[in-house]
Amino acid sequence: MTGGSELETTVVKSAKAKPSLIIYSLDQEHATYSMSMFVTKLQLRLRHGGVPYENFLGSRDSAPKKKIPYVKLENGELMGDTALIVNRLIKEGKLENLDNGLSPEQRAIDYCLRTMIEDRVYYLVNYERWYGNYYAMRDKLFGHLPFGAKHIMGILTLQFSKMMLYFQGTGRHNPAEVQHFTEEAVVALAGFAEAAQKKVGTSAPFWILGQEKPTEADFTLFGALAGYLVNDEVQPVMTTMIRSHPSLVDYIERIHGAYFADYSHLPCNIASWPSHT
Ligand SMILES: N[C@@H](CCC(=O)N[C@@H](CS)C(=O)NCC(=O)O)C(=O)O
Repeated sequence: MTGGSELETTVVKSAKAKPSLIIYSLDQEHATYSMSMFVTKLQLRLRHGGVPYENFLGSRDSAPKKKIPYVKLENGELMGDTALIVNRLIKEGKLENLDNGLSPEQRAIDYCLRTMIEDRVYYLVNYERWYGNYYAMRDKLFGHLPFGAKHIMGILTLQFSKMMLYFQGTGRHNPAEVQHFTEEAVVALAGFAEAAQKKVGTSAPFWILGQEKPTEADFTLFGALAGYLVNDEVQPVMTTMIRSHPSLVDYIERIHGAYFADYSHLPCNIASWPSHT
């Protein structure tokens, strides 16, 4: 699990420079992958671009869009939504515009992939998390709270999540139907990963559109997959599906090795996953 030395240098440079941006999430622990794909998406985007950041515990109440993550920019402004944050940093010249050099077709595929993961897979996984693994979710999110508070927060969040899933549509399906849709999505993603994997001859990360550089979909995809694999107790079905596709596991391992080597001593050490054969 080795990354290219140029990529590793970017991460080290990023870690040594003075952080100009704070990411707020609900994660109690840092240096491990978040359950939120959006947190890891943003972290990878910043690490790839060499923009230093720090992680802090935030709250939905303080978040500009009442969603996690949100950031504090260099000028002190709070900002929500990972896509808007990335666009802002591109406009300010702090991040490279990775759309440059892509054909209209490649941009369209990138857009479809991003929205598929953020607006489809996200809800399928939330269904598995809240309908199928409520106690694991409650303990993961609220395990640090005193007895009683944990239970109340758990029930309130469960009700909120079920309502969200019902109105979004995924909540109208039964578990077998959701599992079918999940399988469809994972197979589609693995199809992209297999094609991209074939194009690289080194152990450096490969990117989902098979290009030399990542596209925006890579940050979302890695954020989702890494979070699913590391937090397997909250969505075991999804995790098992991903692990059954060597191309997806390889995709994660390579990016992990190149950009998140500082995470490797923790339980998320991907090399130790037993089912990666
Ligand atoms: N489009 C947003 C999505 C963020 C998001 O959905 N965050 C979830 C946690 S993974 C959240 O805060 N959900 C709470 C809610 O919907 O109220 C982004 O890119 O930042």
